[in-house]
Amino acid sequence: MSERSLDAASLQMLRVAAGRGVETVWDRLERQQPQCGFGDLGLCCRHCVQGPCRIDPFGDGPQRGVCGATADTMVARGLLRAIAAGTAAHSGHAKHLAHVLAKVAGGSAKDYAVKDDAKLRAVAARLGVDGEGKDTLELARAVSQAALAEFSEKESPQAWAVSTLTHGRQEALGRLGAVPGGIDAAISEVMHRTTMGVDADPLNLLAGGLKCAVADYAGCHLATDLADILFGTPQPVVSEANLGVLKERAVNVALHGHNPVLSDLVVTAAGEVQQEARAAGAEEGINLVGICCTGNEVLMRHGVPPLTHAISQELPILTGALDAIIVDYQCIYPSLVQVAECYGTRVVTTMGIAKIPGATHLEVEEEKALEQSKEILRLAIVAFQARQGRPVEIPAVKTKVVAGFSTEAIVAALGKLSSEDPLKPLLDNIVNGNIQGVVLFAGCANVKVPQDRNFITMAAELLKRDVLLLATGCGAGAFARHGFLDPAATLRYAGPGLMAVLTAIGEANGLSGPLPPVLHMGSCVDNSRAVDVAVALANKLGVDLDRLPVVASAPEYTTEKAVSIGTWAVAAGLPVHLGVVPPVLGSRVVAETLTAGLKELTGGYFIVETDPLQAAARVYEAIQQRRAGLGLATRAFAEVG
Ligand code: NFS
Ligand code: SF4
Repeated sequence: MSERSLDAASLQMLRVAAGRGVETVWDRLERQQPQCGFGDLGLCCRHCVQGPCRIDPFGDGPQRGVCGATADTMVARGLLRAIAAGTAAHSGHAKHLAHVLAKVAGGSAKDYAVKDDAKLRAVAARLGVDGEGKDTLELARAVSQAALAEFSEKESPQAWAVSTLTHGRQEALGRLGAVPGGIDAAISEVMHRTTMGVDADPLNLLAGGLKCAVADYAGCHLATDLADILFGTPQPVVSEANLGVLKERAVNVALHGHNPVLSDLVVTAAGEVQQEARAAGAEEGINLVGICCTGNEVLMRHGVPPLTHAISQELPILTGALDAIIVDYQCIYPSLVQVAECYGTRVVTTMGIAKIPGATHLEVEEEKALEQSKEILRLAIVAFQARQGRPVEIPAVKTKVVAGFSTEAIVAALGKLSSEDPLKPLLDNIVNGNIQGVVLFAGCANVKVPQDRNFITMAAELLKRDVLLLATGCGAGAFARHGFLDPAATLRYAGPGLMAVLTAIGEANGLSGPLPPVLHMGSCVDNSRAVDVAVALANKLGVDLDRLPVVASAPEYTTEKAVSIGTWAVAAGLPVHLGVVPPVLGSRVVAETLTAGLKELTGGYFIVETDPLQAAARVYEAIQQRRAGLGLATRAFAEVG
């Protein structure tokens, strides 16, 4: 089992699954072996019905598809379609929020409100939307219109992309033709140019991929901004993580998926039906817990405990104590329904575009979302009553979590050290080497990697070398479940320079100790928050992003969304580590462009390294190269053992 996960609670539930013959994602991976070697290399194409076609990587068999497409063309096209799919997912989520904001402005979504007027005004000002004399709802209408206008083709460059980047980056992307005119337009262009008989030039295709990835960045940023406007900008919050947060005597309800549109209202609804739960015999009322990025959204804003993440999403059901899983969309395994059937857990789907056979579908409409949220919670109460008398096994595993580090929260915390110039302490400590650099850990868990291994190994190596860590998505979840979001972990893992800085900030903010060594910035769309921090640092230093000692890493990534994010991070000028090999090795041109050639164009590049120790060394090395480029003192990886 230990080759499957490093998480004690997951391992305990995997033993339960094995004992009861319940199939999990790990079993299904085994049953898929051997997986297709052509697919692994990106050497297959199904873009028309003269195919499917594949290229022989050894050079003996066919070197062209039926239409004449080469390995380079196929690999590049496949990559582009992944970027487009990821962009569609993030921007579908963003568009959903834009519609809700428009409904709030129009008065038809009474259960929602603008919770953060200051953020609304800040976003409006950044976009050049005139807020003068406008009340909150008028301005909300204007911002929602500006947001919806981001999706289709426009003459002007995308406001959310350009207004949030450095001038140098705007120019660099402009020179590459990588500033999209609209998010949907960029996705549709990729689908066009990758269909049969359009773009066959791998380099031209990759340029198109960068443009679509920048559209994805815009969608992510838009999603973060609108979620903050509607639900509040996160502030530091204390919670707990892992399966030990389930309570036998509570109605346990997991919120899973990605969007706060429903989950945030379920938090409100839970407050209102607590009494009903108690009356039904649940002494501890309703216990909301989170899975994946919806979990991150409600952790960041309400302290809802993160239960588990991505590949272990089936396991909480095996405790026998989970009464319902409410899902919206993305990263939800259809297999949840099969596992749930054995235990009586209600799986409730809520979005018209994301149904699962066997689940209860209750389509949520924003006009009556609060009432519907209560209705769903009542289904969970019924499930709770039905499980009385059946045994539960809740692993006694949980960790303390401090999360909620939005850009605004980080700036406010730094402001306690230097109110005039909040970024100064961070910059000074990077310059003097107390902080060697910053790594953003992002992305998923992948069942091909022992769960959490790459995150934990890399983080420990980087922290002791004084690298400040930020985290989002399921990566942040891995850190949560292993105690890296607990300030106590700073004492255990941080090198002396980093420890001094985190302690100074913590104490200036009235904590009796340091900040945690990994700052949880939110869900995957909230990678945009990390960009905001990097842009602020770059502007203060007077350099572009491609010179900062900042690296991104997705050491266990899985999804197409992660591919889009990785690509926009490279477009933004960052080195980006991937701990799982992407399906591009069938084309030397594509692989070399991604890992080296792009450096000349954007300053960013991919580092592909599956061994976490080697990966930590290479990420650290990339930081040191950037330090050297800025004329800052450098340190070798081997200097700290
Ligand atoms: Ni990000 Fe979040 Fe997790 Fe990966 Fe899925 S939940 S949006 S895609 S698996 S980190
Ligand atoms: Fe084959 Fe070309 Fe059709 Fe792809 S587009 S399936 S390579 S014929």
